[in-house]
Amino acid sequence: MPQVEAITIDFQSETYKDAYSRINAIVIEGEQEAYDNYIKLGAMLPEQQENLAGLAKMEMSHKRGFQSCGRNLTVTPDMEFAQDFFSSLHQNFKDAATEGKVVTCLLIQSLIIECFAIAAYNIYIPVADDFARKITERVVKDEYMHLNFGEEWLKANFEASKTELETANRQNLPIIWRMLNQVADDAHILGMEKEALVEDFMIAYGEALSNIGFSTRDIMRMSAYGLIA
Ligand code: Y39
Ligand code: FE
Ligand code: FE
Ligand code: FE
Repeated sequence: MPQVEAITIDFQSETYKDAYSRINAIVIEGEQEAYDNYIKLGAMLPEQQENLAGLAKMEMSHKRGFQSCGRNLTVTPDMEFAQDFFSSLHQNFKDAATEGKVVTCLLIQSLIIECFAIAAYNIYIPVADDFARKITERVVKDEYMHLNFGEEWLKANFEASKTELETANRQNLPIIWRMLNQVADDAHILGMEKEALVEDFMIAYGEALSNIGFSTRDIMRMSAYGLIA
């Protein structure tokens, strides 16, 4: 009996639009930062530059799509809120890029942020308005490709990346948990439950770590860092 809740959502209520002004902004800001991150990764991995430029281009088109979702509901995205929301992860990516830590950059963008996007978009699709649903369905397919890029590169370089991945996981997974808590009330108003977001995120992230080469034991240990946020 999925999505019984969806029929009760009033997309034009002030409550919905107020929550949407923050969630929509988060997604728009996230897509912009994802664009910037893939451009930076392209400079760090010259042999993958073309590939990464392609991913960046998709992120820019996602941003435009979500901007049109806000316009369609006559909602003005609260971009200041969204920049603040991403500031910790943004800073960590920036620091890692400055230090040439490509593995950390890939963990932040291609694993953690992509899994966050995959969880959020999959949970949003059944409760979205018709206009936003069509856009989000197209976007989420691309996010799986972005996650796959990170998985493939890290899998091919697993032994050399393992220690850095564990450190980067420990630094950044708690941040995702804080971000989820920060957005839970607004997400609920949009029909998205925090428990479902957490579950989808952990499934996607755990699968990614497994595909890269981590053991079940490693994955359990690494996932536990989310709990201490
Ligand atoms: O790779 C990407 O396109 C990721 C930037 C986008 C992340 C979007 C973050 C979604 C979080 C929304 C939280 C709603 C509950
Ligand atoms: Fe995207
Ligand atoms: Fe992406
Ligand atoms: Fe509810």
